[in-house]
Amino acid sequence: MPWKTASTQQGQGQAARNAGYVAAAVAVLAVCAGVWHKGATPASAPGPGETGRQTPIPSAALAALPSSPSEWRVLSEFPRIYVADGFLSHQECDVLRSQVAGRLEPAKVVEKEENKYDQQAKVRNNKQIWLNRTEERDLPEVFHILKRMHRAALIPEDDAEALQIGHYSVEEKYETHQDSDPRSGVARPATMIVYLNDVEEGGETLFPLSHRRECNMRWRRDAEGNQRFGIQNCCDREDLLRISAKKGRAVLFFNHDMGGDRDILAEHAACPVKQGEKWIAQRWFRYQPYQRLIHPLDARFDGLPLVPTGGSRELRVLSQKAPSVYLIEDFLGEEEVQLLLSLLGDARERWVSHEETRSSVLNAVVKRMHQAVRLPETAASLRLRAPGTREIRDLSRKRNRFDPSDGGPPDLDDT
Ligand SMILES: O=C(O)CCC(=O)C(=O)O
Repeated sequence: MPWKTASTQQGQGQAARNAGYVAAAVAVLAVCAGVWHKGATPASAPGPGETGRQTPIPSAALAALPSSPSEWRVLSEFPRIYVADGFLSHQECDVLRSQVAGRLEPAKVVEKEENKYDQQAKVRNNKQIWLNRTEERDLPEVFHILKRMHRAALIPEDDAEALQIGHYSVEEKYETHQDSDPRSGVARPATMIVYLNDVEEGGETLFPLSHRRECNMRWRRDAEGNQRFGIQNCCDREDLLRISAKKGRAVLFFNHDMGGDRDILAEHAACPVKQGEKWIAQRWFRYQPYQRLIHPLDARFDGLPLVPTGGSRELRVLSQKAPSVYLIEDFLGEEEVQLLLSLLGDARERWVSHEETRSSVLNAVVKRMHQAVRLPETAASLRLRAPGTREIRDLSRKRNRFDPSDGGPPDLDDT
């Protein structure tokens, strides 16, 4: 088994037990990915001539990679919203922008209204372009950015629409909307937005959450008697969840809940740019292969061969689908392993109580597990078991972690 390689320098008995815990961490990832991809079809086989193909990586592209794996911060659990600074290096952001220079077109929305053009401009007036299949597959920088995006979202590489690059000038915006609309055949379980530049003022991504009605597309009079339309009523509100655009920062959010239903709380908007301009790269993930684009496995990025990762806890993809299996080496530190072993004692298995998980070490372990699989902390209990069994149980208790009265929104402005 691959994780045994990592244990060879430890004492035999201890190594076997530790390996069990590392395995347990792997099992968590596999189980959750299984839930997530309920109903997904197996990945199609690589096409002729594609097996084993590896896109060469020029040294410039390697130098452009962020120096350390990004830390994902949880902004909200219901809906699930995560942010990671430095997800793309500045050089990668510049590559994406220059790739579409001169090709941007007015962005479109799905509309039912009579006067499509006016309605369109009222909802969204920025520009965008989709990368084509050749660009996605053959440009090494793009290919590896996409790999990183899918790994972060725990979604197989073929299950997405083409990468979209968007641009907003001053006053351009996108009113509140949902990215997913399964009733129209557009089911997008998750979205990732990466900001490709720093915006001087405005241009935040806004999640009104329970304040959606106050931000919807209507004219309203503000305290000074000025008429304001839609998100203009919300974009300056400090009590709402707004993520400011910072070069390389990524926002990952899930448009469907864990049962697969569309999550209306994932409604969001792009606030008008007040000064400067705004560039984004956006990936709309799907439940199934979408673009007839087959992403070949690449040993340097797909988890094989296993090499020590120097404690970086990078996620490796062992199998993308049916089942999805991910591996993180050194998921637990030595102190954490010892603590879990001492809790297990001589028992074959036992549940860790809620009180016990309040201890700082266990709390950190549990938090890390949930962040690794992008699931709310309330969605599972921790079960310790002698090596080799899965340990996650869905309790489906709902709680929104983002509570502005609890100290206000997280500080996401540039530091
Ligand atoms: O630009 C943003 O911050 C959000 C973009 C967005 O929501 C979209 O294009 O669907």
